[in-house]
Amino acid sequence: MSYNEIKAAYTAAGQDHVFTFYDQLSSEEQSTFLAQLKSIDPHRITNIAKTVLAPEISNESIISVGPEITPLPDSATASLFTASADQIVDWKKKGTALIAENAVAVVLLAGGQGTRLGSTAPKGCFDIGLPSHKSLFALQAERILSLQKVVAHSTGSGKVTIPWYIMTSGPTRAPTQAFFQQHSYFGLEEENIIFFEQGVLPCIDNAGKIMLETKSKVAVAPDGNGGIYRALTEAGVLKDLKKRGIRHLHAYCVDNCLVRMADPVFLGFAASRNVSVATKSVPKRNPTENVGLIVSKDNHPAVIEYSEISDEMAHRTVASVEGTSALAFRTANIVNHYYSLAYLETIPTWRENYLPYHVAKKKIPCIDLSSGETLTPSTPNGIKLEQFIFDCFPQLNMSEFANLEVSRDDEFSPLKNKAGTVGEDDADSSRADLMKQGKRWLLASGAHVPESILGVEVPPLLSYAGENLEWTKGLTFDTEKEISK
Ligand code: UD2
Repeated sequence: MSYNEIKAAYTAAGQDHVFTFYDQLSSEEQSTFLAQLKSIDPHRITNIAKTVLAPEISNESIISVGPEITPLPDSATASLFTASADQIVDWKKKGTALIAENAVAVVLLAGGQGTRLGSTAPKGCFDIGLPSHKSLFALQAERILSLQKVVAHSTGSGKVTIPWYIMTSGPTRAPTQAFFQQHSYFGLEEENIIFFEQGVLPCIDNAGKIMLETKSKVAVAPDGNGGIYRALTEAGVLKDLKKRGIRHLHAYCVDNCLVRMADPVFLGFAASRNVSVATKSVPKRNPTENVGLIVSKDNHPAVIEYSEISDEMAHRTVASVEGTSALAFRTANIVNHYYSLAYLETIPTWRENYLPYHVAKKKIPCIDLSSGETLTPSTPNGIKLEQFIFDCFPQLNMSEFANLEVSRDDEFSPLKNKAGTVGEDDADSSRADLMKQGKRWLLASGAHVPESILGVEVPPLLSYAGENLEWTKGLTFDTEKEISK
């Protein structure tokens, strides 16, 4: 497209203000700026802006006159708290067999910028202060290694490979890849770790105008973890999955130190129900916990994000039940999803026009169009547009979906906040939860761990989920360290 064609498209979309300083730019700046402008569809942005900036309708009115929102029906959900031991063993066996067939891959959502954590490095690089000082990436890599070994051993199958696809965004791609190279891919084979990048979207101001970061650059931000669907198709990941014979995918959040990568129990649960999508959930900790709520919306599965839940809904209780189980909506989303490949192959038929855009009001450094000065605002002055990974759920029939409730103590301890600020969901809680889990595993295997010890670190290569620790029976572990055999 020529300069005139690009300018005409932006003018037609009411976004030609981006050319305000064009004539002041050097020819090199002009060509990089035009290249960026060409990669953006101004019409799409103007339409998105119109939708997201439409006059606020209060949450209550949406809830009361809008779709019928109820907790998930029992038919679509199961719980590790109530499932029989035989049932869990059966799910685990099914999931293990799928992994042994090399039909399972894992997708890590690693494009978030972790601003609340106050660290500029990608979240997966974070050291939560374990005795081993392993990063979140290291723990996750070792769980894949451990699972590959356990499955190969328990099924007697040959080489077991669980490919690991890592979705990054502009700001996280280079530092993430560098971190993996520095650590020699944590012992995994490089060809089975596939990095791909999600898209970006321009930032807009409160009038829906595209914002300039500099006179020759549009301000952009990652397009949200819902950008995965566009990225899976455009980055050729779907093709690669198919080529490798993958049929089941586990997608998860980078910041959960307890995450069970390619969990055989979860895979077996989802595959046995033959669903397109499945999720893991935990009971909500309290009404204001920053987690999405997995609900039924007009009989379709849906997640209502914590930033969009009405106060009434978050606090609504059901009669005569104790604790958080009293909450009417207590099925907390933990960004732990299963997809059948068959479902993911339908993405091109719905991706763009289906997923809604969510608004994040942010402080966005930008160029003031009248003065040409760079503004670094102290209060939110613009909007980052995001798509959410779970917004594809409502297009499913409830029969194509399933939710598995799991134990928070064993499977969910997110790293969201800087230590010493909010007092939860931080490095201190992550470390404590992982160490306490190790202690529970040892006690369950007959080892002695004194009361005075908070916990011990059991490396994934010794145990993926508490199994194979019989050798610790009768032994005493009285220091808070990473144990070894
Ligand atoms: C997420 C969930 C929320 C709840 C909570 C639990 C979504 C949209 N919200 O909220 O319902 O489950 O986690 O901890 O999933 N990411 C990308 N690209 C992006 C943005 C995020 O890959 O553009 C990744 C990010 O690296 C992380 C995951 O998505 O792995 C969740 O992102 P977050 O931690 O910013 O989401 P949060 O805590 O607001």
